[in-house]
Amino acid sequence: MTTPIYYVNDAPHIGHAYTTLACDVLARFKRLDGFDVKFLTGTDEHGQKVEKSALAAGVDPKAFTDKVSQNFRDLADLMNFTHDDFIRTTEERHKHAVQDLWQKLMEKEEIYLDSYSGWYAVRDEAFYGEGELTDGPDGKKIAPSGAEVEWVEEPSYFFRLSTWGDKLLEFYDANPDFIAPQSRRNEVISFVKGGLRDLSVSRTTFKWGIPVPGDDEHIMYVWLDALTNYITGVGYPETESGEYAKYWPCDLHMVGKDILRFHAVYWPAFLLAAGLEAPKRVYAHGWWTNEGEKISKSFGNVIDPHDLVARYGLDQVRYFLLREVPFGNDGDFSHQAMVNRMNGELANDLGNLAQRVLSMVAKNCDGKLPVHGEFTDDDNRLLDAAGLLLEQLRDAIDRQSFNEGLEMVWVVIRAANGYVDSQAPWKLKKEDPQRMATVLYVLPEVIRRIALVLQPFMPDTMARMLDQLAIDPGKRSFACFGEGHSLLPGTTLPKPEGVFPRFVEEEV
Ligand code: ME8
Repeated sequence: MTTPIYYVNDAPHIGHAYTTLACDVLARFKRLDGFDVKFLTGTDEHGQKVEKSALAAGVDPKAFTDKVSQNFRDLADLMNFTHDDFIRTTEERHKHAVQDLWQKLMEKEEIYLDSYSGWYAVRDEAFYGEGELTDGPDGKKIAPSGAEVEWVEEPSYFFRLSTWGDKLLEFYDANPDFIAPQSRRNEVISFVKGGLRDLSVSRTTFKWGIPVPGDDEHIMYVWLDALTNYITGVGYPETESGEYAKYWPCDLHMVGKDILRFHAVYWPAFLLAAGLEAPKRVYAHGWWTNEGEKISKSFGNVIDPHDLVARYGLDQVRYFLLREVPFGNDGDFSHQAMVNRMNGELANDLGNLAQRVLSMVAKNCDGKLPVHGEFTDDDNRLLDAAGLLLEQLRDAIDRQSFNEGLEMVWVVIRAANGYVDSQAPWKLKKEDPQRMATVLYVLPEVIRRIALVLQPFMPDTMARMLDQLAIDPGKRSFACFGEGHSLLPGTTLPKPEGVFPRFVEEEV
């Protein structure tokens, strides 16, 4: 699976963290579930936009990209991301892959030389037709994305995109899960049905890009260059063996809704035209705003993930981003919403459950997991609900429905809290110690199952929770989820400690 490769014109923000986080959770989940995962991310370093940013910073583009690309690696460290490779489009391996793909397209006569005159938005690195534009202030023309466009006239190579419309429509038809969510699929299909024009795939008016083989006047269009990273990452142009043979076609390209057209129209067209396989799925997620406002450097409201993590804690931020909005929808970041989730669901629901259960075991059972008696219907109901979580999460994860998956876990957490209240083990100590032992066995076992399935979302805190249940690190994969790996009565548990602090507002 892949993330977009991010432009290095800017510092990374919460939106970049979000996309890679979604992939990280998927990658961790699949690895725990026994799959061989290749998870690719990186930076998109060529093009006019990056060149302009370098000029504005007064440094040459290579020095500039080295510095900013490092910021994206630092973000990955901060967020505890587990990508297997970080690709930079300025690397030799990538230049080699893109030039090879170009040559294949040339050989198949999918590319021809002509000249381009039309509108271009540097911010989007995209061409626009006259009919798509609106009038902005000062007589400027504006693209549907809100970016300003400029008139461009230059010699250019073109890709015969216009001949791929019907084949793309057939491809979407044959692969109903290729574009997700469904609403986005409909958008793409109607765009393609509207007719495709040939796509300009080279530029001559600036130099920061990969040269077109055999024609040094031209550099490649940055999107052709950038999209190819997905196959560079698996060793293209070697296709017969190695990682390409093993991992391509890729299971999932995760992207934001802003760049769906590039991934669901241009990219499969390039690949099919070159005689290569298209990816299996493109998921376009929604857009974050900050306290209701569009996130933008010019509004001064960019949310720096470093600040968020310092303030609320890493796993709290990871949880919030995937819990707060149905994946695919737009979401709004607000301090209040973050604190509500952090205090209500993490500190109260899950944190308190673990803390009070493990404290009772420490106090009433000599710090050892008690030996349980016969399970009652209430016990079995709760154990069974927790036992179903893995199957439920597998299904949600395969649909990238993160918040649905988390909600299913919270249904069990709430049920477990209800069970603590109704069984009242503190009352049983004198009245019925055997029953208390059973209740204080059932609850840690339920917490074990909850913590196992939450590992991909909150790896550090769940590791600490599993430590407190004295579960061997070798017994934390999903192969050890089932009843056969239930907690062993008599095991001594370490001293319990809270893992989810409450957020307390500072006095102003
Ligand atoms: O488009 N909310 O790079 P980019 C949610 N280099 N996600 C957001 C977001 C927000 N407010 N802001 C950014 C590019 N993103 C190209 C990609 S891929 C071959 C080339 C995320 O740096 C989201 O995933 O502009 C979006 O698609 C991506 O960052 C755009 O990153």
